[in-house]
Amino acid sequence: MYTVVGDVQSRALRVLWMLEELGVPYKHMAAPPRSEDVIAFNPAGKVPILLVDGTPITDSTAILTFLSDRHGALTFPAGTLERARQDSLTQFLLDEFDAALWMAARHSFVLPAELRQAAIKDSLKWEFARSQKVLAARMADGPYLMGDQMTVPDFILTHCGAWAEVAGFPITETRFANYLARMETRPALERVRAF
Ligand SMILES: N[C@@H](CCC(=O)N[C@@H](CS)C(=O)NCC(=O)O)C(=O)O
Repeated sequence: MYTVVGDVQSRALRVLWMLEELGVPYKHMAAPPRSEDVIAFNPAGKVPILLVDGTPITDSTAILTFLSDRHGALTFPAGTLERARQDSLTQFLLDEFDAALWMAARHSFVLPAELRQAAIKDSLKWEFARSQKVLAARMADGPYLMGDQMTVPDFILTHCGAWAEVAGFPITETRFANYLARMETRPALERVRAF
């Protein structure tokens, strides 16, 4: 049995959404980061955590990869060239999208107020716009990032796109905007957004 620890406003959304797409049963513990319930499973206090029969797995990408491999869906098989491309896209999104948004969050509300450097957000937005050009060049024709198969990086990219809009990071590439509009209509994601 799976239990997802983390509120839906966090990266836990990626994991909840994948479980809904897979159609496997799970429980949800909507604990906020750094709460006692979270620290009991992850000393870093970070979410999401996936409990697999009580054993914790941390980090959303590790969890998505575990679930997709275990259920043989939403991924290309390990050891294939398609999987190498999939993992490369995942890494690109973590480096250029997730990291920029997380850095902006740290300097908005995560770090102690006296350590925040608000000016960093302008350079992060500039980098984010530049990375979207690279993304647009790497995107397949759709409907998904890699073409006609939905894979792990779709969960990360869609989540980062919604996060960008909330954080005031403009979506500057039309291909990316169209992709996000399409992905947001997925019934599994709509179910999770309603939590
Ligand atoms: N690389 C991790 C990052 C996890 C993370 O930073 N989660 C945020 C919420 S989305 C958090 O728990 N922050 C609390 C903190 O950093 O203290 C992942 O992808 O799961």
